[in-house]
Amino acid sequence: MIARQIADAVNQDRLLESIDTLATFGARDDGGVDRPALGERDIEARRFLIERARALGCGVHVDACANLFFRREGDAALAPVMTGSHIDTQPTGGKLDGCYGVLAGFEVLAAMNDANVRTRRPLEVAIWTNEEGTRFSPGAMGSSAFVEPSRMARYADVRDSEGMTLSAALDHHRSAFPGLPQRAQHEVAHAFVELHIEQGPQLEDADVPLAVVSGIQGVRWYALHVQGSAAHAGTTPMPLRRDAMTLAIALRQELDAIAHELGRADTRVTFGRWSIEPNSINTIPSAVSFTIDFRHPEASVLAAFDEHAHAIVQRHGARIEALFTHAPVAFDASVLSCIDGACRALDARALHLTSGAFHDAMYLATHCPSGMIFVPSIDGISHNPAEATDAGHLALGARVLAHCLTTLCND
Ligand code: HGY
Ligand code: MN
Ligand code: MN
Repeated sequence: MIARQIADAVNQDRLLESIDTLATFGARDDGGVDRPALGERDIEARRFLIERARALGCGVHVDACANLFFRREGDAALAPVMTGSHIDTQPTGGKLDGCYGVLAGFEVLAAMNDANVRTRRPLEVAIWTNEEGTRFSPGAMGSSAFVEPSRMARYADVRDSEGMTLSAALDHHRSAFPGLPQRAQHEVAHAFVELHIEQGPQLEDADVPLAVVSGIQGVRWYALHVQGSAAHAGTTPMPLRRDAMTLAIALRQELDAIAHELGRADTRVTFGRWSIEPNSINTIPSAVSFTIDFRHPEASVLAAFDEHAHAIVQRHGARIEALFTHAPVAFDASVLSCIDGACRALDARALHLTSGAFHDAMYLATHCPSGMIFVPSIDGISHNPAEATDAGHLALGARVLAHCLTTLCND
């Protein structure tokens, strides 16, 4: 059967070599990767993948948010099956987050070529721009603009920490790849499947090599701004101070407490990015900004946290800015059943679990029937240079992806 034939044509060494080669674009000394979206390293990584896609006989297209699409034509003029993920990374990222899903998609294209097999439907491998959201906020920007192009209007003027706008970064991308044809915006995909590392401990703890991901928990990002008064660290008596950091820490404590009270064991709350002005050792902080990343599987808890956070911030006379929000997502039953079928066909055990991390698939789920596959993360570590997955698990995940995509391409 053709799906099994393509799964068996997946080449583990070729996949591992592509992961190591892509990781050289923005390689860190500690073995991690630092490749911000649309920066020079990302541009060069894209150039490498465009050349590799062309060598596989694929057409290459781009859209208004610099999402890239590598397309292997099918025999019939039908809606394509899509797979893919992101290649932008965290500042102290690893080699696999996002990249694995893109490169496993390339491996499926190569396996189809090796097996000299045609499919009914086209197969497209996508690179979604700025999934991490660390250079430009919000996260999953490219996939959100792909499914709803009107979002580009409010993304264009978003600035990175050096003041560059997204539209200037997109102009730079266009000048780096002049003449790339635009993908037809109206073309809706038949289905989307994203392969990703779990980035948590569940699969390793259960000693199971795969997960059929049933959905993604909801997420809320905020920026908080606290105002104090700059004054001399040596001469200003403690009772007279308006120390912005003292207030920010009190605010953080209250927000942390309410997050745990509302979310209980499923709470995931992170205060990850801080900035202090004037950030001088002997001046009392005049202003402190910090971010909140709150996640939970239940929409009601996300809404309750939002309400409490606004009330707490108001009571402290601070300011809160909502940066990003996405409701919990449930993936499509027919795609999940296709993934389950692929795991069974390859005699591989799989858990069903909800993703703690968000992924581009959360937006693709509003565009077409979508689903995800996970492989284990060693020690559950990700967003860290030590991020790693057993080579056999990486190859197994790619084989399940190949089986599932081939089945969908012949729907
Ligand atoms: O933050 C996330 O969940 C994703 O890894 N960008
Ligand atoms: Mn990711
Ligand atoms: Mn990530």
